[in-house]
Amino acid sequence: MACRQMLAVLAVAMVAMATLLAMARATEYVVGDDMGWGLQVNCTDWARGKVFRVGDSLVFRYNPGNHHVLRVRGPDFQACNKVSEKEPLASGDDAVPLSSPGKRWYVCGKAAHCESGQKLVITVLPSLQAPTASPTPPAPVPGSSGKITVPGYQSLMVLVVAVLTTFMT
Ligand SMILES: *[C@@H]1O[C@H](CO)[C@@H](O)[C@H](O)[C@H]1NC(C)=O
Ligand SMILES: [Cu+2]
Repeated sequence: MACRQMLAVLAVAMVAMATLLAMARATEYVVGDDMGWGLQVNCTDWARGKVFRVGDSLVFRYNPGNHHVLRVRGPDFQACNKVSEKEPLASGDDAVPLSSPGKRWYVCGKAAHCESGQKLVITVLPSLQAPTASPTPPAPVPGSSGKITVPGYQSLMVLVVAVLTTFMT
C-alpha cells in the first residue's frame, strides 16, 4: 500500500520536474555571443544553425554610443532603409522576447553600419509546447556561449512515461 502511494508521489514529482525543465528550455541568444552586436560580427554566420523558438529571446549587447537596434520590415532590411514603426532599442543591453513565429529583421541605423553588414534576420519557429513537424535542432556548436540547453529533458520524459505506465497498470 505504502509502495503505491510512494510511486504516485514520485510520478507527480517527476511530472513537475519535467514541466520545470521544459520551461527552462527557453534559450537566451546573445547576438554575436561575446563579440556582441557590432561591425565585427557577421550576423548571417552567427545565426546559421541556430534554432529560434517562441519563448526564446535575443539579447543585443553593444556600446550604446556606437550602435542601436531597429526592427524593420523585410524589404527595408534588404535595402537598409532605417525606418521602423518603433523607436530603436538603445540601452546597449536590450533583451527582445521572441513572442510570435515568423521572420524578424533587425538593423543598426547608425552611420553606414547596416550597409557594412550589421543586420540580422532570423526565423522564429513555434514553441515546442505546440509541436508541428518540428525539425530536429542541429548539434550544438562547440564554444558557442549564451546558449542554455537541458540535455536530460528527453530521457526524463521517457522515464516519467515509464513510471506512469507502471503505476497505472
Ligand atoms: C557574411 O557571411 C556570408 C557567408 O557566410 C557572406 O555571404 C556575407 O557576404 C557576409 N557578410 C558580410 C557583411 O561580410
Ligand atoms: Cu551600428
